[in-house]
Amino acid sequence: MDSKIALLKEEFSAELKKAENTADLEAIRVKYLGKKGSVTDLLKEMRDLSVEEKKAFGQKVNELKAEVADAIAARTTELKELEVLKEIESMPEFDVSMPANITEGSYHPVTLVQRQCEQIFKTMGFNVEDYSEIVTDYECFEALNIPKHHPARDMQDTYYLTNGQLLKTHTSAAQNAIYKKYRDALINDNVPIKAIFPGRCFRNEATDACHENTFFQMEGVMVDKDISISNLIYFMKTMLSEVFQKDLKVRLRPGFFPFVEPGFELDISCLICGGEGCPSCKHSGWLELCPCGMIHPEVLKAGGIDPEEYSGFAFGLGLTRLVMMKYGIKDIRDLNSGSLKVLSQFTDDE
Ligand code: FA5
Repeated sequence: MDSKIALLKEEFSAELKKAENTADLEAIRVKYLGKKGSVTDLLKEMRDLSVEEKKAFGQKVNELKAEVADAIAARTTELKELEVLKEIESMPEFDVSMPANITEGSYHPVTLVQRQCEQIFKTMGFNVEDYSEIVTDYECFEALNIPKHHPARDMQDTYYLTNGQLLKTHTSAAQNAIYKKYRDALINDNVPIKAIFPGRCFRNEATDACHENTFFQMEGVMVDKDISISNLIYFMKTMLSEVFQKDLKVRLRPGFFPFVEPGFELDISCLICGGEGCPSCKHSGWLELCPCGMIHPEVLKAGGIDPEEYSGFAFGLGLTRLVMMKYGIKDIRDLNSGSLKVLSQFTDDE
């Protein structure tokens, strides 16, 4: 019996050496370890042995089985590595330092219009501010005269983090920080606060042609002595005629926002349908573009500014909607689609 095992080992080693690929190895595995394989056959021969002999021989066969399986596994790894190396060698030379052969990128249309708006407001003496996308409940609501449980919060459901912070629902969330940043210059040096702050906003919304869960707004505030609604209307009109390079049909109607008093909705006649009504304007012919109003005294107070002495206006331009109107984009969702077919149509020159 021992000689049979020794013979099988020798035969197996010779065949293993000859194996050239993983298919050969599989054939060897079946030949030795398969149901009808040589090693399995050895076990069948134990029938005629005594109990003691069976025990000793069984152990040896099991050792042989493990040895054969290990040797096949090791050789499989070796051959697989060789196969990969062969494949790499057969590949054409690849120079990782070569510039990628891809189409030149272009700015996202929101970036283009945002920059254009920034430029327009800069020429009118406004600072451009950046602000975080994750804010506190105080910044997004409380400082804007929207206490906890105020019904206005229902309109702006958002995504909350476990630490109580949230993804900002509107760029108004930066107002408080802006007032605090500039109030000393206003009070001590009579420098009016004039700032715009564009940013990404998030809302838990049902999406449609004019609503997205992630969109851009651009907030603007101006605070000084004797600021009135006339100032607000002047800046809004100037901005829109500069962006569109033509006079637009606009309408101002009362609108409620807890952080302005009085508050307005500034709508523009839908440029997609020419005011006829379409899905982009919810078939009304008008598109809500820029709510605005005179900053509420409580909001000024929260920013450390005395409302008896100073007044101001604020507006919250729907930047993504402005982009839709400027470029005739019918569905807001195209702007977040990442589709190059849609987005690469827009360039700096437009
Ligand atoms: C606000 O967010 C107020 N913070 C605006 C404001 C600022 C009012 C300062 C007064 C003073 P509203 O929820 O209406 O308001 O959004 C403002 C604009 O953002 C809308 O007119 C619209 O153009 C745009 N907008 C709002 N929700 C969406 C949305 N889901 N998808 C795309 N644009 C949106």
